[in-house]
Amino acid sequence: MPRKPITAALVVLLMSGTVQAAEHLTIDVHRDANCGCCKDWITYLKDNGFEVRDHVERNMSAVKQDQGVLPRLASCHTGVIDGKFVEGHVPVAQILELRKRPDLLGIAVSGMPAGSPGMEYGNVKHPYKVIGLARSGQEETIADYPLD
Ligand SMILES: [Cu+2]
Repeated sequence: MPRKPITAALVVLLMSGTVQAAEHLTIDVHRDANCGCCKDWITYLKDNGFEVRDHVERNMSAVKQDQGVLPRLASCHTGVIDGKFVEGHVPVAQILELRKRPDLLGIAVSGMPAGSPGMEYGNVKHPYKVIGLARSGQEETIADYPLD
């Protein structure tokens, strides 16, 4: 029966595909009750397959301090994944990169640049950087938008 090995290989292929699709990344997002762009960033994460645990906070500065977000890196919402902060309107690509960087405490897009995920205003695209904060206290540019 020459077809059997092919069938088995197909099943394995299909199964591995299923496992990958089912790997949900969960992120906690802390935000202010009235923050619209925070909700838009949450929608963006969900659209990209993240499971989002939404936390409405009264005191965001306390949350940022707890998570080690330096004031100069601060934005509106503060995400937490694998114990690391994701501050502000960070694109998914860098969140995935953060998961491979045990040397980092977190990453941030400071302020609220127009054109970042959740901050879309038509075609307006302001330049912004995703900054990584290392455990050593050093900062590094993880990505520089717009990418060329
Ligand atoms: Cu915002």
